[in-house]
Amino acid sequence: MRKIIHVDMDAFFASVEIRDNPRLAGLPLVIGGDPQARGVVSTASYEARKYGIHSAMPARRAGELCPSAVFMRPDIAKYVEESHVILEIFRRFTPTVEQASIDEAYLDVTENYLGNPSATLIAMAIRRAIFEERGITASAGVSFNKFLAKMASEKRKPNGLSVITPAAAPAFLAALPIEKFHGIGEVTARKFLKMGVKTGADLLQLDKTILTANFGKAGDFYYHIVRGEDDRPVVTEYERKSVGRETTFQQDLVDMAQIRAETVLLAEKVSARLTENQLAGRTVTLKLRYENFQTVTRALTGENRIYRAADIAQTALTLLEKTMLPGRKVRLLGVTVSNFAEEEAPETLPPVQLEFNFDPPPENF
Ligand code: TTP
Ligand code: MG
Repeated sequence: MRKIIHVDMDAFFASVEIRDNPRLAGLPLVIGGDPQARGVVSTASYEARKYGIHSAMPARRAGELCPSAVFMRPDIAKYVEESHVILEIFRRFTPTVEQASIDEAYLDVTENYLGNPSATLIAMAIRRAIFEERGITASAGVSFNKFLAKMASEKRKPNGLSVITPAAAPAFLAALPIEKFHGIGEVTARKFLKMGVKTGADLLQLDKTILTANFGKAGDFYYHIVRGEDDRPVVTEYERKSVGRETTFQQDLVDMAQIRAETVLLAEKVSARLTENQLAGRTVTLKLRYENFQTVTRALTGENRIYRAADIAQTALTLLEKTMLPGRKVRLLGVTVSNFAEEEAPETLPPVQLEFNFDPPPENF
């Protein structure tokens, strides 16, 4: 069983501005476009949210709801920089970090640098580090897959931590209103309501064929998430872009059979990593470095996404034939697969606040 943490900063843009100008603390603060020029709200401090102000609302409307609110334009470069600094904090705990947006990330802490089996404890340490080092608060959710970790992080916002254990997941999901499922947008929720599906418990009653007939591939996703099944891996930035392996040889290779054999070996390693992370790509890149450090890379993009060792090897060998100058000494060989299809991005929901009673997690989660 995996242990996944989802971290999401609280009122991110507003929190950064309040940290940098403490006189704003406690005030209703709206970060967004010009209210006079049809700007929209990027985010609002929790004080401003009490007036009904929220993201994506016309800034003019926000001004009507709370005339005393402070309005500020966003400083995106500053928030992107902050996001990078926070990413480095995450990476002190585990290498398996996936940045999902400017202010949220998934961490797979099944194995982690602290060698601590308690994901709850790690989530606490991460929240503390962000607060102490960056002066802003984050909320975190802990569970055994990405979907439930995301749902958990929204439960105790702002500045909260919540855990959905395997034992607690079925009851949590059954009670969850259909429109609160992350990945079920407004349109889908309305369709479900028309079908009489109001909660997770109702969704559980629908079999897979009905779901896929109505919602296509997404139907399959809904079928599984309501059962607490979500095997999407936490994909690091590196893996998101490409998966590659290269070898520098102790002694330069000149024998073509040996160079081919090494290419096949690299294809196998890349294939193993792709399989592990459920990735497949359309582009194979071969990298060749000769003894004089002259480096050549050549890529081939196919129709289909591939991940099998044999397919990768075949393309890499084709590239080798086209690229390799016979008789030259090869110092380094590399094989990379990239051009992964976009992840099935679920429709994003605006942040939601949920109220649930919650039992403290057992020690081991
Ligand atoms: P969110 O995490 O959705 O919101 P938030 O961090 O402001 O508040 P919460 O405590 O509920 O997590 O988005 C992160 C940032 O992205 C947010 O601070 C501003 C920006 N953003 C927009 O610019 N427009 C939008 O519609 C949304 C939803 C966010
Ligand atoms: Mg946030």
